[in-house]
Amino acid sequence: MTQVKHLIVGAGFAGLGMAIKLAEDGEDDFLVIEKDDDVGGTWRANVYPGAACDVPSQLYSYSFAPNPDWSMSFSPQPEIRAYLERLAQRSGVLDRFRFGLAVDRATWDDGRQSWRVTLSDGTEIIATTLISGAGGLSEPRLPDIDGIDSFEGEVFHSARWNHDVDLTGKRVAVIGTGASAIQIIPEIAGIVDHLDVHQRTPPWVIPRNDRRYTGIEKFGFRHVPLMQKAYRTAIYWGRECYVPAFTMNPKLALPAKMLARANIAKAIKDPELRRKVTPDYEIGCKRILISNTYYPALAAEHVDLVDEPIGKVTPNALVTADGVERPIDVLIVATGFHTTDQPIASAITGREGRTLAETWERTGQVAYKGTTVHGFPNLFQIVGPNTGLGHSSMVLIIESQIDYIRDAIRTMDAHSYATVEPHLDEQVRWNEDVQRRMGRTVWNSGGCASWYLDAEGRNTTLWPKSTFTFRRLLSRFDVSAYDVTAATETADEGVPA
Ligand code: N01
Repeated sequence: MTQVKHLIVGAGFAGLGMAIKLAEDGEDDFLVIEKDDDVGGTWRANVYPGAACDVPSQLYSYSFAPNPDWSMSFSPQPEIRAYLERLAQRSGVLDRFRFGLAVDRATWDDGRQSWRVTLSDGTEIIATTLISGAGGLSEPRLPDIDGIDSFEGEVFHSARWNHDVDLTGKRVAVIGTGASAIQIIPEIAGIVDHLDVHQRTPPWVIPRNDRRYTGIEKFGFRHVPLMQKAYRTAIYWGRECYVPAFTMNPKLALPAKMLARANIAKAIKDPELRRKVTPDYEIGCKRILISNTYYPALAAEHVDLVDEPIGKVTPNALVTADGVERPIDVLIVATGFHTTDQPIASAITGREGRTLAETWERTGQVAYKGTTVHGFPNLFQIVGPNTGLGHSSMVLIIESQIDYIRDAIRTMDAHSYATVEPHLDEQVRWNEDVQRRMGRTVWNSGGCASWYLDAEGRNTTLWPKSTFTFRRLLSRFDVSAYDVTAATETADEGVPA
């Protein structure tokens, strides 16, 4: 059995950032557990063709580690992954990372005032704090389609891309038209013999204003530090201007809607195809997608946009509800992720013997400040409930939470607190305020279903205010909102080294 002060789960933007900042604070008694074999998180897992960020590069990086080497204004996936790998190497924290290990279960041990964590190889770790950076979009959601297991061709999820499968000259079907699918479709359309795109709901897609940075810009980013800061600041405030359209009045998004309509009109001449791809819900209700190549790909002769519901899969075909059989060699499911029912919630058991998943059964996912949960002492979640964004970079949220957790740790150390746990009434108040705001948002009222909402229609994923408000609210650890217990002799007793 190993004992550490802090156990971090995940080595993506959240876990790596947390590790770097803990080390900076002089906290060296921590471990990071990562199920993959290197750092990167979602930017390591999503290696499908065309994977790239839809948030500008300058904002999609840590504020404390600007990258002068971005080649494009929106970064391709390999550059983001390389950025995280470089940073991990440079920061000297990698010796505290354990790769290829997942958390099987984590149980609060009241006697020890610690988390008892069992890893996938059977190792047990005792940790004072458990910091989850497991990611909100990491567990693929596979579609439950009649007969899918009988399919004799290759089938894989967008986030588990099988690079051994050569799509050249094949008949391929893609299920889904979300952010992943619209990046994949134009990339593979050029090499396949035939492509069926199975759409359940059309997305709103605006142009991708991407461009290569010039040599002068890159020189400036490297040698004139204020220049990159100015770019970042301008992009940041530009993005925050979208908040009212998402959270107060969807009509403010009319210009974006017009851009999306023009994007369709420019690429698609066939009126029937135009009709099929035009959404009937408010823009922003689902994530707004950006692409210049998606609609042209759909308009190609050998690509069919199928909006008839899927009926079943046979050993060599996909059959739609109208009985039409479409022979395929490869089936790609770009059907998203478990967002409101994440497996890690079933693996974490709190003070009262209930898992997070059980605790949230009635209420949906709730947390205090998206970070801590009543009944789960010393558990900190990065990208917890209601912290997602529809308009800007998740790295901003992640950094705010990292700073909040650092301050919590400093507070615990300064006052010799063994545990901190949010008061139930503070948590309830926080969530009532968040949910009150939700009623006016386009996500809840825009007339669509999305991964933002849980099975009961509650929005437990997104943050309904600006990122600077989130940052302000988490700017210091508000210990008065917490139940604390003092460290006792017994807390440390009997913990094997
Ligand atoms: O997943 P999604 P994603 N039968 O859930 C359809 C981030 N991201 O992987 O809309 C038929 O958005 C589903 O249909 P519908 C980003 O935050 C970022 O694409 O539910 N269809 C939908 O079309 C994004 O929002 C980048 O009716 C089924 C699609 O599958 C999030 O990840 C890039 C189905 C799922 O879309 C998730 O994106 C990529 C079924 N049974 C992703 N089940 C960046 O650029 C689902 N669908 C940063």
